[in-house]
Amino acid sequence: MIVLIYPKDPNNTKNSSSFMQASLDMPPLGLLYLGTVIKKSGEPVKVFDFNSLENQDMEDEMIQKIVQLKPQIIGFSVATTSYPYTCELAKKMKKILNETIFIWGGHHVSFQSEEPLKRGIADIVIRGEGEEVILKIIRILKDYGNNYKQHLKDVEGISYIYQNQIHYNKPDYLVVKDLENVPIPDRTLLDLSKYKNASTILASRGCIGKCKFCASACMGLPREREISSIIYEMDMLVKRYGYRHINFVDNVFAYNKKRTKELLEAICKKQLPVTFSAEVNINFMDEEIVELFKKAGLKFVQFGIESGNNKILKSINKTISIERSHSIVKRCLEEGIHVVCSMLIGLPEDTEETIAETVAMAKQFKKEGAQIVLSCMVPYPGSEVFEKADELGIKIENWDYAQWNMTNRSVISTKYLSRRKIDKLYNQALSELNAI
Ligand code: B12
Ligand code: SF4
Repeated sequence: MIVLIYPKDPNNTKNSSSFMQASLDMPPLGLLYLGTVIKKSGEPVKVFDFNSLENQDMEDEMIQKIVQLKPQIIGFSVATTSYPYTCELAKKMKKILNETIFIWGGHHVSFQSEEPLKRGIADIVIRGEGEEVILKIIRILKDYGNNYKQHLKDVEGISYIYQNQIHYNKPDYLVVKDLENVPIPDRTLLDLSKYKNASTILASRGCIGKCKFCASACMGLPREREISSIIYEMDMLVKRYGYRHINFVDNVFAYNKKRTKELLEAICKKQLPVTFSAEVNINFMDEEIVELFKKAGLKFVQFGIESGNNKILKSINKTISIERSHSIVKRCLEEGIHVVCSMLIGLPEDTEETIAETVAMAKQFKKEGAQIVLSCMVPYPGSEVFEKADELGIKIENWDYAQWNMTNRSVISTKYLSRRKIDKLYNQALSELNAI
């Protein structure tokens, strides 16, 4: 038996009644992808989401359930904010399940693989997309049992300790080259009725961007799924699960005009009774694409606007301009599309003045009818702002990863701004925005 765990994120807002927060209540799609390839290989597999539990008793019960299964492997999916909880959970489970192999994966440990290995709470860390490599490891465990570590040297993209030495097998970050080799996620692996926004789907992986603050910039170049396969999966979400709204969780849904047009035209042609949401790069929106999006059923669009100052945008490698953002946001709102603008303060070159420009832009967007998600920049591992923090003048002031939540207080100071100053400007901005 293989158990996959989505550990608790302390910032999870499962019980929040806010519309915005409810929209974030999504299942761990990465674990559904992994669970599906494992199930298809013939291995029994179960997925457990610790975020779907309401209290400590339910948590203890879930731990008991997992322990009783005596899994051969437990896989933990770890984000930065869930890292401390995962450590505690794995420590607790390691004491009881001393024959189980603990495999860690997910964004945080893809870039911080050593610590859980050294602490003895992970046996193997998989860095990057895990579908292909997890099957190889299962095979090795079957063939060699307790001697499996001797046979890991040719497995790409993993870290482990063998003979008291940390082994770091290249490449740094695994990507699945051909997404058609990955089966459509089997959503029966989780009880989707527990999620307010369960209908997630991916049309592509990776990103063309190199934004310095972003943990996705190192997830490989974009790889696209076949359009027919995306339409098939959308149809399945509508007909089998009864969803009437679908959330594309691609890093950036539209970064290539030709492909975007083809996909939107295929969605229109299928005439599914469904609307959808997606994050779109402002540069790839024009009059024609906005209209096509609307016709295809785009209800919510999220734009990474980031800053209200062009020099700051350039300094973080964000290849958009504030002028273009203004015109595209306006155009989408005119079409009746709900617009969510994500914006950041505390970027490496931000000053009090540039933050004031960002806040002024956010206020204007809000007055025009857009929703604003304003956050303090968090230097997630893997992002340039984390990896080159010193060079960029960033000082990490709070190492409690549980608090590395984008809607929390700042965890850094920058060349020009102290952490306290960023917090002060952030709180002020939030109250000004709330007053609109
Ligand atoms: C949808 C989404 C959410 C949703 C759903 C989260 C989820 N886990 O599915 C919600 C809104 C809840 C969310 C919350 C947060 N998110 Co988010 N999210 C995304 C987004 C847009 C898509 C996730 C997804 O489905 N990816 C597709 C699947 C296939 O990939 P995957 O989940 O990474 O899984 C693959 C690999 O990582 C690996 N893998 C994952 N787990 C495991 C486990 C094992 C054992 C193995 C072997 C492999 C493995 O194999 C999987 C299959 O290939 C990504 C960006 C992106 N496009 O990936 C950001 C992203 C993952 N999120 C991010 C962040 C910052 C957060 C938050 C911290 C935000 C906050 N609170 O401030 C929280 C953390 C919550 C959590 N515990 O994960 C960062 C990750 C940074 C980090 N170091 O943690 C990303 C990369 C966005 C970014 N560019 O900054 N998120
Ligand atoms: S911010 Fe958006 S465009 Fe930039 S690297 Fe991240 S996902 Fe890509």
